[in-house]
Amino acid sequence: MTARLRTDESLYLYRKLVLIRQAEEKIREEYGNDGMKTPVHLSIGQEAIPVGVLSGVPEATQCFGTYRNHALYLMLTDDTDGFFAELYGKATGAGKGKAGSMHLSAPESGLVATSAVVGTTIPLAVGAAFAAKYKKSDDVAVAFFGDGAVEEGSFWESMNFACLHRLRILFVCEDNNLAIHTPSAARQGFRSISEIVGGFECYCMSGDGSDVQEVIMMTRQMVEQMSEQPKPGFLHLTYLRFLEHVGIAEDFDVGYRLRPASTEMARLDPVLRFEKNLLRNECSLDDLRAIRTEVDEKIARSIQAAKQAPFPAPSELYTDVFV
Ligand SMILES: Cc1ncc(C[n+]2csc(CCOP(=O)(O)OP(=O)(O)O)c2C)c(N)n1
Ligand SMILES: [Mg+2]
Repeated sequence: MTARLRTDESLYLYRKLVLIRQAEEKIREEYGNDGMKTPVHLSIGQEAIPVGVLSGVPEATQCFGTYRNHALYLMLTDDTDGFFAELYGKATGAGKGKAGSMHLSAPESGLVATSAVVGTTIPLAVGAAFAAKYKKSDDVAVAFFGDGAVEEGSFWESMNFACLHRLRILFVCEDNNLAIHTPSAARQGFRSISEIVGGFECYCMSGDGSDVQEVIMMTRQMVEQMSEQPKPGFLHLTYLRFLEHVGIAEDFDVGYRLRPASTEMARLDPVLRFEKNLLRNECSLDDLRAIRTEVDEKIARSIQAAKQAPFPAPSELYTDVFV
């Protein structure tokens, strides 16, 4: 897809990609010190999907995601303080130290809910879209989920209801071809999810989830179609999960998948790919270095603050939780 982004838009996207990548690289550096007790499902390789989609939807969009949600949180809030404090389990965290990595949310910024239970936030997003229709608002809801979630009944029921009621909802399937260690071909009794979804009353597009420009253009096109004639949209985006399912390590030598060739790895790295594109077209190395430095300093300050922050008091144990 050709570049039709303004330079200020491109630099905004680049900064977000770098913010997410560098925050997760910092987690990888810090995790061994055992201050972060939460399991982490890192999004390295996936960043272009949340960054592209959330740059292409209207501002008041309500967003729902999974345990692999760091990119959603950082994209929507830019709040590295609340992010790192939450990973360290501190009272100043986004979930006051009780959500951990898998349940990050920021409803005031549009991230309504994320969950560790596969498929469970898809119907919540449908509910948000249904509420918008009921209130005669043009607001859009977005549900992000993995390829594993399309094997859940909640996905099909959600699709059916949303299509029947012509809701303004964007279903975003983040397809890394894996559920933990199992490839799609060993799990799914159908050949192509987009072929099946193509039979529903919705807009349907497939694309390269490693290319932030392609993702944003596809999202914009879909939102435009949805506003002309309300119907759900289904975006099927492929990407490479660079690391293990949960944790900080690479796992290409474990035996269940092969390491792609280095040229392929570079092509599938959304940050590197966009950076090369920017350097070819419109930006200097100094422009990009300045962004990286600002982001690295912001992350370092947030980690320092998170380490020094207090844990929640024992009296807080039952506040904000359902018991
Ligand atoms: C309802 C439910 N079933 C099983 C699990 C165990 N589980 C955790 S992650 C995962 C794989 C999900 O894969 P996918 O949806 O493709 O997401 P990805 O991790 O690839 O982003 C499974 C089966 C779960 N958390 N919830
Ligand atoms: Mg997957």
